[in-house]
Amino acid sequence: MGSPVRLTSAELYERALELLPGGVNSPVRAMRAIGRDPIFVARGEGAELIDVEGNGYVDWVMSWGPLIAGHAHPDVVAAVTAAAAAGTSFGAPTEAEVQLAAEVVERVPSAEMVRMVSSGTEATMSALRLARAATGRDRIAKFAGAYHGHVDGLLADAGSGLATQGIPASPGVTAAQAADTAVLRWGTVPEERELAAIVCEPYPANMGLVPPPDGFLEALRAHADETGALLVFDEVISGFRVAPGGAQEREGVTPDLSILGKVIGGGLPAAAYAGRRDLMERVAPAGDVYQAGTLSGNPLATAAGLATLGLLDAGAYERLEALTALLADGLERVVADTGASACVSRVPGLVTLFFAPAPPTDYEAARACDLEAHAAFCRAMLDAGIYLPPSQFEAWFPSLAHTEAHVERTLAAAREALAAL
Ligand code: KE4
Repeated sequence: MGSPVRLTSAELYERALELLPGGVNSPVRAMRAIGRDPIFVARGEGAELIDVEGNGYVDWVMSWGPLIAGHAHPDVVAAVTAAAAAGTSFGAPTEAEVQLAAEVVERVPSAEMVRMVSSGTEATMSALRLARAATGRDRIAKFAGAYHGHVDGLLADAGSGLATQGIPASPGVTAAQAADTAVLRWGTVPEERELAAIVCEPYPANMGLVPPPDGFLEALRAHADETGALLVFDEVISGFRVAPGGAQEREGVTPDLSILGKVIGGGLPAAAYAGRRDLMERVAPAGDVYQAGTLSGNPLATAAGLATLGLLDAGAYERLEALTALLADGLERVVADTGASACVSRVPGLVTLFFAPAPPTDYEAARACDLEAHAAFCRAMLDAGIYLPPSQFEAWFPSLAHTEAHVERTLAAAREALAAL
């Protein structure tokens, strides 16, 4: 029998469009915002993607954050393979879940107890249910441009895929579900004094990377303390990335609850909510706040998460911060040399190249970016073998697998692409 016929991305996409809404299983992957059809990936190797036609790309999406150690890291592959050989799921407690919870508690300042779930959305939904139960209050404050997963009540003015597709708030969310959500401009301290919770990405990365104004997280902490609201940090992106204990460690502001994901599962479906013992003890079966999940704490996902966290020692964070600075400084130099109307936002492990004269400080400013220029830039970079997030409202995800050579290749392509704009 001859070698199997390899379908092209175009052929796969045509078939996918018949079977999957938009041909994808998550909107941003369709690349609609940059006017491109998606490439179909065959495999990942370190910091590179290889598509079904054999083309290689330097990958700065890295599955949107989980792959801080790179694609197919041998330790992660070995851990998952060994776990699979022992059984993929039991629906019963395992030692690995205890070990992973211990790793989270050790790293994350707010985490005294942890509950594993299977996605960041599920973790957010559960954390907010707990906040409402613990405070006896209904209303939640979130910030425009933040994205906390497709939780019904939080899809108002959300970032990430909604911003990318230009969907202000999703149909199908009832007025009742949205009524208990206050949407504030990033940088604004809530005035309400009867909130159940204030939820934020401490380092928003779903409107592009828009770090908090100085003192703002402290002001949110103070308002929560003063009014009895809970402070909830969604660290699905920043957790285990910007520092071992996430943004809360780096900023020295400890929330009451934290939402974790991505890195915690090392590329497999895993997320968690964690926080003060008195709050987490309210969760069933210890308490009466119900939440459950067939695959919560799944053996393969916990194996991948443990293997990934095991790679994140002090040296790893130093390398990731240095690599991020090399990329961000280089992009700033290329922007200056080409005179492009663009600017760079960065924190350790995250970068956004904004097509705007100055870094946006909130969602309204982020939406004022030159989306056409961003799209043209991304198309040119893709043609040059550099795979960027196909949305202005996302971040680039450096990893431990990225090298100086990957950065140099990216900067050379960026110089050409920006000069051509
Ligand atoms: P998931 O349900 O997608 O696992 O996590 C939702 C979520 C929660 N909180 C934050 C801060 C997040 O960024 C996310 C999901 N991130 C997006 C990219 N920004 C996932 C990519 C996608 O939607 O396909």
